[in-house]
Amino acid sequence: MNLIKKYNYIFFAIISLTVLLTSCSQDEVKVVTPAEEVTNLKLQKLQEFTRGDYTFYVYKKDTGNLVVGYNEVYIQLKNNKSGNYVENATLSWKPLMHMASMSHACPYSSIQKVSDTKTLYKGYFIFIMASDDTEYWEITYDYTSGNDTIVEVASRLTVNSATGRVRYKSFKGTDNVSYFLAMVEPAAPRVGTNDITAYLYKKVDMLTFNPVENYTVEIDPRMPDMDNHTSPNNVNLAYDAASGLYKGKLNLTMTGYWQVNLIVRNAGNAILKGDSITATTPASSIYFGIEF
Ligand SMILES: [Cu+2]
Repeated sequence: MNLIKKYNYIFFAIISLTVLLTSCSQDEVKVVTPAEEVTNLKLQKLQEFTRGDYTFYVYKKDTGNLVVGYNEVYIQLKNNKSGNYVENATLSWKPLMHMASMSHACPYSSIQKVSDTKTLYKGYFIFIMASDDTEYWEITYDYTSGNDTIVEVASRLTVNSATGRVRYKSFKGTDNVSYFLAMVEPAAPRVGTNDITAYLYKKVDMLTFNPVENYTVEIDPRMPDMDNHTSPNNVNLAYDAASGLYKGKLNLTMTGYWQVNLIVRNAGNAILKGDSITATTPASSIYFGIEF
């Protein structure tokens, strides 16, 4: 290289190094803004409403509407007087579906702070019915801090029927109790061993749905399009008290459509619902579907 090119090269090398060092030192002191906390988790805004001095921002994890089955919902709360987002809020919520002749709730969680964030809170709903023009869901949000109390009702929420493969199933057990089983993971299945997790609830009455503890969800993954073959080394879902989730391992040995056949057993090991796969029984009465 000639002399001018050489100087140009050195010049740009010094500039690049300076830019690199500057951006590195900026990263160290970089404050994650409330907006960045939302975009980092790829959240999509569902609703925003202002009551008194506060604005609620409600997000969900995926694009589209709320759906029948498992929905992860996030909240930010802004104090419009101070302009700051509330970082230590105690929040609660309650879902209710208004139907022509009656009302009912659905399985749902309490609201927790999202770890490693300053301004985000989250919980979930397992919606058990889709809404339509006349029958609709509403969520009542509740926030109390000192003298500030807000009760905000978000009404006429759209809850769509789930599309794609089955991730949620309600069924009546041999004990005559209504159960609600919703798959959480895998969200992005891959070839090999996947974590499989699900929530299991039962209906106590129309307004009360309680998590069920210490049951077992047996899995038998099959590929119906490929002679219904299965896969080795799967682990049935067992109750994890810390998270309230049922957790297991699902081995997907190839891409394609997998029917994850299920058998739900109670704490006494009695079958509440589901069938073993045999030559004459290719599918269980309850299953999840996974395609990737
Ligand atoms: Cu309903």
